[in-house]
Amino acid sequence: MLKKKQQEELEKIADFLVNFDAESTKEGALALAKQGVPVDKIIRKMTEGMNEVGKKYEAGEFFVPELIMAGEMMKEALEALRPYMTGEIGGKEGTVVLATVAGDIHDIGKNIVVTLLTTAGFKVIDLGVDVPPEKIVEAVKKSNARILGMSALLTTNLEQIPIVIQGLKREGLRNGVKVILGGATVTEDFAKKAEVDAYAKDALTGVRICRGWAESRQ
Ligand code: B1M
Repeated sequence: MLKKKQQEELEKIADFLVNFDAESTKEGALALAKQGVPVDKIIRKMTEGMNEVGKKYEAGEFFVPELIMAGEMMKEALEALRPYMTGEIGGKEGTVVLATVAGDIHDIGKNIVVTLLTTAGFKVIDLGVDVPPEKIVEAVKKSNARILGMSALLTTNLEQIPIVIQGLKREGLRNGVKVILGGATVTEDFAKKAEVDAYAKDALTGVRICRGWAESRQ
């Protein structure tokens, strides 16, 4: 339970981001983490700010430079929060391959997922952004990963997902790997049609699902 003052400070984080106040976003996030406010709550608030930036871009109030600025601010704040993300590290929960699909360079959400999965005890192979389907399939094969996570934020690039699924099937890997999708433009409905195993609306849901899969294997 947060104190009233902490709740008020937390509420300000999203506004700082929307107003491109980089210093206050980072320092505000850091101050809350130092007081013991759970990092996932702080990240959620920053994500609300990013969503607001996205809405303003859509409405023609912001343009690409603003998207870049907000992205950089979020990355910096996340980096500052890293020491406060607790958990077990070492890969005892198994290996997860993560990638942002081909043609898509959005990586803020994916990076949050990487951090949270790592702190939850998974070994994460982060392939980065704009990753071609064949590279994703190859990484699953080589690493023998039991989970593949893909991030997709552009509607135009969602078509990459079924290509990856086909590649996994072709290589005889599909039955041995659970596939999870995330990203602003992905929907539950799309995930079902693309024959993936799960859709995560946010990073915490993603970690919960991956944990469930890891436990059911033990
Ligand atoms: Co882009 N962009 N962008 N952008 N951008 C969106 C996605 C957009 C929705 C904005 C809008 O119009 N409202 C729109 C896509 C529209 C569509 O296709 N339907 C868009 C567009 C159009 C574009 C460009 C085409 C703009 C242009 O150049 N004209 C261009 C494309 C570049 C490319 O990829 N080829 C572009 C570029 C950029 C920047 C580079 C400037 C920058 C990205 C910086 C970076 O990532 N390093 C950027 C940004 C910042 C955004 C918005 C504003 C924010 C994205 C973000 O970081 N959100 C975004 C608007 C929006 O999303 N509302 C937008 C915060 C992040 C924490 O959320 O990524 O959803 P998210 O991740 C969440 C969950 O989805 C989930 O967990 C995360 C944490 O909770 N999750 C997973 C994600 N992946 C997961 C994987 C999992 C599990 C959960 O696996 C286990």
